[in-house]
Amino acid sequence: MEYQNLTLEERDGALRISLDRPEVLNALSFELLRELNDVLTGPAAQEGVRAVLLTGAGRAFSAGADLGSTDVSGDIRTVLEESYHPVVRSIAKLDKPVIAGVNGVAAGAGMSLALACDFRLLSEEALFTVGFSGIGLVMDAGCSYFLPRLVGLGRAMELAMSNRRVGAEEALAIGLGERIVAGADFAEEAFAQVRQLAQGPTLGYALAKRELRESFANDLDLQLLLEADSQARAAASHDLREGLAAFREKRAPRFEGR
Ligand code: T3D
Repeated sequence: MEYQNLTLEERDGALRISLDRPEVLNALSFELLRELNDVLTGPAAQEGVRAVLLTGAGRAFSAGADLGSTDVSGDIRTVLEESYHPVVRSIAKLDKPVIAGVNGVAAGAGMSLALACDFRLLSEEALFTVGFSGIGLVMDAGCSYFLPRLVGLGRAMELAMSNRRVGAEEALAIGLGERIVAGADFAEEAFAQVRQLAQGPTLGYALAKRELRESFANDLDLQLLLEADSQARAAASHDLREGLAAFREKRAPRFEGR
């Protein structure tokens, strides 16, 4: 399928999805969100793709809802349920790592998308702003779910109410991002790191993703059961056999994600 608002590149088992409306800082139109969900449930879900990078073209990650084409005072509930929620769920449910490459500003629902990803690589220009309160809205598209889990309740409150901008260093310090990727070519360096991840035991990564995401809703007994279940699957994998053989033979493992 041809995409008008996204650019895709697949290399070495990794898929890079670039939000590609740089003239409006990759603002999220309905069409872009539809295309994004199509990619997350189609090409990104293919077996050959073992890790996904979600990033932005140009100088922004995403400035959030497209304020030019969206009537945010209209039927916003339907807009959220039909356009945003499927994307957030697809990122959470995809059984492989989905990494945000935050190359610039991530505002409003753009920040929500970055937070929905499994972790965030930050360029030195990364900038987060909750954004919603700047135009009199409240957090949506998962922001109020992910933000307190990442930075804690008090910080989430402060960021949501102040709407202030958080740069890369502070984002790293408070848990909004997990790694700063320095250097002139963030797009390439971030993709290289995700391609490296794609060579890992990605079945295990998918199981770890589920364990960690579900841990917030499970009690200890349920979580122990989930761990045992996950470990049984990992223990039956090709990658465990390969990992053990590589250890015995004192060589680097060649994982296949199965
Ligand atoms: O119905 C629904 O969809 C509900 C969902 C709502 C969720 C939300 O996301 S609400 C929050 C929406 N986003 C915002 O409020 C952020 C708006 N943008 C800004 O505050 C600033 O643009 C930034 C802080 C992100 C960046 O500032 P700066 O100075 O680096 O860039 P700029 O000059 O403001 O923007 C550059 C261009 O992008 C400019 O166009 P122009 O003048 O060059 O033709 C600007 O209008 C355009 N742009 C920026 N953000 C958006 C946008 N166009 C459409 N929608 C945007 N969100």
